[in-house]
Order: sequence, then C-alpha cells, then structure tokens
Amino acid sequence: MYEDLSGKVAIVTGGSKGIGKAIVKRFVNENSIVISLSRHIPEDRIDGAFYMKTDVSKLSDVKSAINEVIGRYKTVDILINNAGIEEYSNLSSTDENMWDNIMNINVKGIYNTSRECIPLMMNNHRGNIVNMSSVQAQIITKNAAAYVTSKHAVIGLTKSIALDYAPYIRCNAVLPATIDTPLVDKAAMLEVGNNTELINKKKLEWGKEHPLGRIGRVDEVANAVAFLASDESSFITGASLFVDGGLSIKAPISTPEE
Ligand code: BMA
Repeated sequence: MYEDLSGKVAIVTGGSKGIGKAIVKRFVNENSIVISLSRHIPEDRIDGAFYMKTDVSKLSDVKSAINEVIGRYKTVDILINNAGIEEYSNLSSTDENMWDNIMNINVKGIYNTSRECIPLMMNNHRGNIVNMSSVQAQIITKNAAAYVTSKHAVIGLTKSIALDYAPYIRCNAVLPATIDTPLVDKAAMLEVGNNTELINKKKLEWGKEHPLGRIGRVDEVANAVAFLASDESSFITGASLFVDGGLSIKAPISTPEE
C-alpha cells in the first residue's frame, strides 16, 4: 500500500480488461478515486470504481470525459495511459486503416488525455502520468510493425512529457513482456486456433522464454504502475520500467555449459 495514493483522483484508460482492470483494482484498493475510461463498459466492474464510455483516440470523447471528471472530482492527480491494441502484420500488409487504428489508440490516445490533464496538473503544481509501453520498445517480435512503432513512440512521448513539465509532473513508462491478458490470449489463438488447451500450452511455452520461466500476471504490472504513481518513486521521471521477467536482457544465443 502507498498511503499517498489514498484520496487521489486517478484516471485509467483501457480499464475494462487485462492490465487496465488490474490497475483499476489496485488503485481502488489504495483508496484512490478511480475513473476507468474505455470504449466498452465491462459487465464485471470493480466495486468502487467509476466507468465512463470513452474512445481515447477521439479528442471530443476525451474532452467530455475529462471535463466530467473535473466537474465531479475537481481535479486529476494521476493519469494512467494504459489503453492499447495489437494487430499482427508486417509493414506491407498493414493497411492504412490498421496503421491509423493502432497509432490512434496507442499513441494519439496518450496525446489526447495528457493534453487535457496537463494544464490542470501544472496549475496544481502536481501530477503523475504513467504510460503503458511494452518490452517491444526494446526487443521486438516479427509481424507487429505498427504496434512496435507505437510502443517505441510511447517512450519518446513519455520522455518529452517528463522533461517539458518537470518538476511538477512526473511521467514514466512501464514495459511489460508477455502478460496473461486477453491480448495475449488473442495472439496465442491466432497461432494455435480457438482451443483453450492449446492456448494455455502456447502461453506456457512463451513463459519458458522469459528468464523467470513464466508469463507475467496483470497484478504484477499494476504493482509497478502503483509504485511509479506513488511518492515512493519521487526521484524517478522519464524512466522505462521493464516488467518483463528478464526477457529484455536475454540474448537468444547458447554458450558452453560450465
Ligand atoms: C507485448 C505483446 C505481447 C508479447 C509481449 C512480448 O507487448 O506484444 O503479445 O507477448 O509483448 O513480446
């Protein structure tokens, strides 16, 4: 628990499922006032959180959601830009629509929400932004050209926000590897078909590629987000925090056994 998170107004984008849902839960447990923005309001909502139907890629949607939050709760202390999508395609087979969709949600979404919240945070002389990037901002998989580009862009935007609005706003990025989410289930399904047993086998296989021997859990990513949003990380800004079970440090080359 981080005591300073108690009573803070925290917006979480993409809070309806996967990592976002775990972040919503974590901040509710920290006694923050949590507002989840997502395109679909989930049926299984976290008790104590507020949900607003918002497409982060649409500036008008974002403006009206954040105005409503400010109207109701007077301020925004913490912004967690978590909403993101992934499609599998190399550059040649990425059509314009797919490219725009991925960039608009994964990158422009952060521009939209941050642009609405930053003036208020600057006015308060206090604010915290955490952006969801990916280990794919460092090491990449094949056939994810637009997604990989978007996650690299998130790092640049994170650094720009950190530098431009210091010392009042801190902004950091979280870089997860394979995490047990619907996004990763979908990736597995595209490889092995719609078969739960095979999907689980694939996820175990992927897990073995990570030095810690397994894929990550959503709460493990939420832990990192809570740390970065809290005063415990008070001298950290513009940073990239890997939550990747060591995946990014591993070269896929064997060496002689000792
Ligand atoms: C994430 C997603 C996952 C992938 C992981 C590790 O950003 O791309 O589908 O398993 O990176 O490469």
